[in-house]
Amino acid sequence: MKYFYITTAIDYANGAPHLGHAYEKVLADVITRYKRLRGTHVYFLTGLDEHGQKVQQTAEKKGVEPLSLCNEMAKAFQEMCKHLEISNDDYIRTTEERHKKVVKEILQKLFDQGDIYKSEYKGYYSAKEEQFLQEKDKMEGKWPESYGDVVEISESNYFFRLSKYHEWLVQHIEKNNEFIFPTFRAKEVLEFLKEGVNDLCISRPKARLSWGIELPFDHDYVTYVWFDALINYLSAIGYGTEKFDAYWPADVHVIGKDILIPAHGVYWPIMLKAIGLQIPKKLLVHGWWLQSGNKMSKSKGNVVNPLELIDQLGVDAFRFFLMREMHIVQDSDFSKELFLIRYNSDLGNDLGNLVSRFLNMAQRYCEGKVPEISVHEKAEMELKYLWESSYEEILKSMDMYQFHKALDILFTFIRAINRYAETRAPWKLAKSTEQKDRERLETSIATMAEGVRLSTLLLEPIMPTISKKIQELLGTPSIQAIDDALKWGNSLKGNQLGEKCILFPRVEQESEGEEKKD
Ligand code: ME8
Ligand code: MG
Repeated sequence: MKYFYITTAIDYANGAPHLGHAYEKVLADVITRYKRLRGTHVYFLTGLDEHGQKVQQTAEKKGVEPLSLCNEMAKAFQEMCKHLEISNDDYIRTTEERHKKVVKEILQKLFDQGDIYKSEYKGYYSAKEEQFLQEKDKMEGKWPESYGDVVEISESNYFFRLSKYHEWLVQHIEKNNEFIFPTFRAKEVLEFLKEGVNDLCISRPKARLSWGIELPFDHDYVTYVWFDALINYLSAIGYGTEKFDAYWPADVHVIGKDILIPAHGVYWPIMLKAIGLQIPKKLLVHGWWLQSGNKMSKSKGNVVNPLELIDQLGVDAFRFFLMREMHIVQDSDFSKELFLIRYNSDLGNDLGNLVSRFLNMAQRYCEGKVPEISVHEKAEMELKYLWESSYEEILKSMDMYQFHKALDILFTFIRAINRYAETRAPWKLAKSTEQKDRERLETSIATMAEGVRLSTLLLEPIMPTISKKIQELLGTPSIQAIDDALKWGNSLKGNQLGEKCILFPRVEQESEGEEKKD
């Protein structure tokens, strides 16, 4: 059996986790949970990128050993994953022995086959991006701000023959239009490749940087951090052992747009080709969370702490907001106001109210039991048809990683259940003495139950805890695989329902006036 193998980027260990990191984990987790629901065996990896100049510098500034800084960061990032309910199967740290061993094995192999050679290096380096730069990376004669301090270096180093595989890579990208998603990013990589590529300097003299993995063939050098970091995708799944084939090639590498060129779009496929491994099936490239138009980043200091938002509004609401607001291929501006609006309207009014009203009515009129659907009038048929035309679209959107669209369609359906309740008005039907009205009343309760059940199924990957809670209130065990369960029916007939409850307590916008005291 081959797993569906999904990874995130491994985060730099030089600063606390922020919204961008949280988003990427949630995105990969939503894909994972969605695939699992559809019966796929998924293996989900995430982790921490611990070597390199940036981490060494941060540790020096703090006056601690690099490893103790990394240990502290590993705790913070893993804590965040726990709070976000990330269902990863493994967490790899690049300082682990299992990782270092594989990096050395691969370096030795490439060295032995002549793909790594020693030469003089003269050029520019950005520690902030852990990247070599060329004159052509300047904009109007200056280094773009995003590179931080750029220094010129001149030293003997080891190089990896990227240029040898340049033609192969161009063809691979041109032939496999599924490889980079969205496709306009593949065009950007091809554009970058037009000018050819230089061989990649993959070593650092220990005299300048000691915090890295030693080259197996020259103990005076450590490995360039990107060369080390990318290999996490192989070391975590036992490269060189029998179990490796059950995972590789990766099905999806989830990454941000800043690390496509050159790391994942150029270095990585070429490294794999040189090692003799298959190329991953997909690079899923997401946009950035911005704060008033700027990228949220540690170095800018404009970061949003995900844990604070979770504390305030709950993890499900937070995951919902991230998936509802980000259109994956674009950037998205973060605003607390927008979060609160979505929270109060979509979650509070549309979903929360529906569940609570419906449970209340079921208790009042049907002793908390789901009755039979015996009436099939226009109101019921319309809702059923809406579901049938919606869920295929929702699945298609999720297959295409368009979670904002899937949620848009799903919440249109949830609002339609609310409208159905208004149309049927069970509280009026309850006053009637006619048998037909009693049937309509019972049908309406059972229909709402069915609508809530179906919506909750598709919400599960995004809001796992609330979905489970609603399923419990409906008296159904949580579902392991959804394909059969998605059919409209009277599936909950006879179930004992829970008591009404408030799922998303209303939260008021903080008005500026409140904080000011005169
Ligand atoms: O790049 N919005 O680590 P990193 C959305 N260690 N995504 C964001 C973001 C934002 N504001 N800020 C960062 C590294 N990210 C390397 C990766 S992989 C072998 C090595 C995303 O901590 C970013 O795009 O700087 C990347 O995918 C991930 O968070 C880790 O970023
Ligand atoms: Mg970064």
